[in-house]
Amino acid sequence: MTTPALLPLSGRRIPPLNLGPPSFSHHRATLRLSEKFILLLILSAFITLCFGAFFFLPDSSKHKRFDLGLEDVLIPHVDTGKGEKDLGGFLIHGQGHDEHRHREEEERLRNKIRADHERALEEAKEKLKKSRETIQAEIETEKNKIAQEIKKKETKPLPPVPLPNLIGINGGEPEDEDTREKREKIKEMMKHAWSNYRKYGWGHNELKPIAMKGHSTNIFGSSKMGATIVDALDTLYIMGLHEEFKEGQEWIDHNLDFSVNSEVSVFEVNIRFIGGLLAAYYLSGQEVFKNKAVQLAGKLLPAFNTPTGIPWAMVNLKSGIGRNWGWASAGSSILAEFGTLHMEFVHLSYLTGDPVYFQKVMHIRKLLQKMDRPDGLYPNYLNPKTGRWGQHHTSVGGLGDSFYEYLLKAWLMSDKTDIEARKMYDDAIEAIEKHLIRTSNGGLTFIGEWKNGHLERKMGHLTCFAGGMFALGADGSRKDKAGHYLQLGAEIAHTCHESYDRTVLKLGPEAFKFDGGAEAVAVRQNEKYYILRPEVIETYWYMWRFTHDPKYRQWGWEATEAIEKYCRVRGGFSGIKDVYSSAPAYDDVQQSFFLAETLKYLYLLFSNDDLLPLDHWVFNTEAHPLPVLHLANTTLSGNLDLRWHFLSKLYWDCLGSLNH
Ligand code: DMJ
Repeated sequence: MTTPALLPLSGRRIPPLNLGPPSFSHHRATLRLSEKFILLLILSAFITLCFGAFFFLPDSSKHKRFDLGLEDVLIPHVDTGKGEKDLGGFLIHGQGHDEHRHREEEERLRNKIRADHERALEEAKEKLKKSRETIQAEIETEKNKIAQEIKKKETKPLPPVPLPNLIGINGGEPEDEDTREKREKIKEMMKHAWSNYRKYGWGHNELKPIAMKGHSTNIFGSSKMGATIVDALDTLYIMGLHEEFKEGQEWIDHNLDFSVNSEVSVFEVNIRFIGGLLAAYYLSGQEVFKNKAVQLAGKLLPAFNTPTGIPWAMVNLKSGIGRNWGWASAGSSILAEFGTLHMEFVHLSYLTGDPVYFQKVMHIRKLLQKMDRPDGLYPNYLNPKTGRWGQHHTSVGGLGDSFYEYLLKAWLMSDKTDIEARKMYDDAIEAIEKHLIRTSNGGLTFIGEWKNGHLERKMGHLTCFAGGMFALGADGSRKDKAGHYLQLGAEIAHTCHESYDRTVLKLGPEAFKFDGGAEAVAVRQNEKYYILRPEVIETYWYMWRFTHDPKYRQWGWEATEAIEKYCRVRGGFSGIKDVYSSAPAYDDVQQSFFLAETLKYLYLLFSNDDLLPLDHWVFNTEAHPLPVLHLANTTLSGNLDLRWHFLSKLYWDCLGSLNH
């Protein structure tokens, strides 16, 4: 089909072709002919269109079938009798009246759907008008509701057990004013650390006191587990900060949830969370802490599913899948990690009556007893698949430290009945003294690190805890060497004090050497930091308890003043990057152990000995006090007797199988 004036795609008009001057009549005749032709064309196009429409326009019954989808659900079919045609399951009424009813029904439904959509839209708009905080709060409330429901399901009441004799859970007020003031100052520091965490990091694991926001590391996994809250509870309690303690308890009750897809360190979670919760339970008697500790312990148990029963370093709390740190010698587990579960696990069995926890840690002990030890030393690495040692490195600092501590404390916690633990401790310490403890050229006693038969003359801040351990283990030592071990404790305390005193800030470095002219000073830049660690103060406190030599309080106060001067910032307390620099940079982390340990040991150092006396309480490696289980002579009342006999038997059977 052509058109009289062609309109090309560009839209520019092309003039008609002129083949000489045409006559008027010719022109008219030509025009009439083409008009007819055009009319004919239009007519034929119209007919084609009608014809096409007949075949190709959408079938109205299809529309009806679409509507049917809705109606089928919304309107029940009625038996309409004759005159109806079933089209694909839809009833088309043959009569006008029925069609009218049907249209009305359709209309009603459409209106209903429209109204529903509009309501949903309105609700969504309303939601968007709310502030982020309000939406977050609403989500939190929903989450809490679900958590509460899960909690109700999970919390089976635990059987009652006779509580051990809980002596000295508060008080300790010193008589002299100077000491009282110092103790008050330490309490004020605790308030500063807590209130800033409360303000800026609440629910997060730790606090960034400079950035004033939450902080975490991979040891706690990817969830907000409130590590600082759990770690700080017992310190708050003994300081008499009951309001703050209550706040923490409420958060734990409503928010602490272990059903999370998060991979955590078994060791860290045990010492900070289970230890912290158990201590809070014993001090306050609040069941929530015991229940949470037991729930969490259940989540750690899959970590023991290895060919040897030596647990993985990390476990996913949801899936129960475990694995080891990539950096640990050939897939090994770490001595200080799998060897620092005993105290908490014994208490879990004690409180639940479930032997499983006890059996897990006793199994580790049995396995270690059977193994050969190079030079009598325990290497830091053990492969949980093969049961063989990894690299022959031994340390009383990082990677080894609290394994030795827990052997001694297992004995103390059993009211000195677990003689196997004491024997293992004594053997280990004798080998350590022989191979690792030396005196420097300047006369300082230090504990080095053993690496494949070679002594590295370097000591870590972590190793400084050993001064307190030697003093604590002095009583009951072999061949009546109590005096010797107390003296060794004093020498380590002195060396560690020197490591503080030889810095610009009077705070100790992470590691210090006794080599090539160096005496208790850090040599490498990456060992010059102080991250609010407690070990040196911990040793001062034990030494104070056993000797009452005033120099320990004096050294403790020097450290307090240095922390206050150099680590205190507006948003809490921060670690520092270089203790030898007069203008140190902050690391911007307030570690949870600062509240659990550093401030607690300082507070105890300036308290009387009747606060948490050492013959009734044993501190776990995170400074959480657990009561001594005087299993042989607890007095009982009424129907608890049977249960008590069961627990005692379990305990003695397990110990018996080891002792013989
Ligand atoms: C704490 O978590 C514990 O004391 C642990 O045993 C070793 N290190 C830190 C504090 O330095």
